[in-house]
Amino acid sequence: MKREALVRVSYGSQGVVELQDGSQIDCKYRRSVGRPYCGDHVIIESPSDHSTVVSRILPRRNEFARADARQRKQVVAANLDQVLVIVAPRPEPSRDLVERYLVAVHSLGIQPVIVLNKAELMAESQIQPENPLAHLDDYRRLGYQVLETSCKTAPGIGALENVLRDRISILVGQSGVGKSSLANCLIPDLELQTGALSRVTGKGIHTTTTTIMYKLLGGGRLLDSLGVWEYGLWQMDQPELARGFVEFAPLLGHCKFNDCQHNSEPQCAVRDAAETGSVESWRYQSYLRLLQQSA
Ligand SMILES: Nc1nc2c(ncn2[C@@H]2O[C@H](COP(=O)(O)OP(=O)(O)O)[C@@H](O)[C@H]2O)c(=O)[nH]1
Ligand SMILES: [Mg+2]
Ligand SMILES: [Zn+2]
Repeated sequence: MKREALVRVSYGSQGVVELQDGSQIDCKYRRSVGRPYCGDHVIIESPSDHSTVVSRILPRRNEFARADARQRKQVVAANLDQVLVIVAPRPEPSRDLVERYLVAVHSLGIQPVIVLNKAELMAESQIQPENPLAHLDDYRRLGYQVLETSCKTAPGIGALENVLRDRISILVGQSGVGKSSLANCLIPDLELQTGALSRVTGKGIHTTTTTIMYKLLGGGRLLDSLGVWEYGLWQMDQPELARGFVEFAPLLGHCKFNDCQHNSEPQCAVRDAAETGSVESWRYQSYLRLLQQSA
């Protein structure tokens, strides 16, 4: 019998899948079929009473990757609806951190949401103009949803729960911004869910190295993948960079040169827009810095 299932954990040559009725089964992979990722929709078959195998991986909407030690893409999950970029007053984000994350999320064809965690610390924080937190209103004007959360006090996580409802999401951000704390607030039964998944496999799941899909109380799913993007992103090329700056979109194709890098070329529509102010100068400067680092 063939059944469709959702992959909640995947490692090596096996994983745990969830059936439509919510039950969970341990599944083996076959080399000919390939290795599913967390978030994959698959077809499973049970050739015997004791074993279930993945016989097909259904087409993916997207593949979410992190950089390996050599800055190459390494896929950790599939079929995400959104990526939440977590920032906080402490640790202070570096100047181009948010732009880097936004470009990477856009390159996956996924919508980024910006989350300012530890929001209660904003009042006592000195935000310098170079700090991305000085630009939260600019991000809102660019069309990004910007939420403020706190795991400690008001405003809490209510707004975040609404954004996560009925969608498959992942939290990214540098170490210390509160990703684990948020996950623990959002998933009160996190330990129970991890335990249940471990029991299905018959061995423990290494929560430190494996991507796990958790169920949210209010509906929706949250992927926990330790350290995703904490250690940097893969190398991005120039077209990928330019596409990640959403306000450049109407300008692309209007430069003198088709392969314009929007740097020092003559008659560049993007640079002109930055000079007249229709593109924020700080965003254009950020683009130029990322461009330099991508070379
Ligand atoms: N003041 C404050 N501290 C927080 C908040 N959220 C997390 N923290 C603290 O920030 C530190 C890092 O949190 P953690 O969840 O481990 O961050 P992660 O590295 O992104 O997973 C911990 O000491 C948390 O208690 C918050 O909303 N406000
Ligand atoms: Mg953590
Ligand atoms: Zn240009």
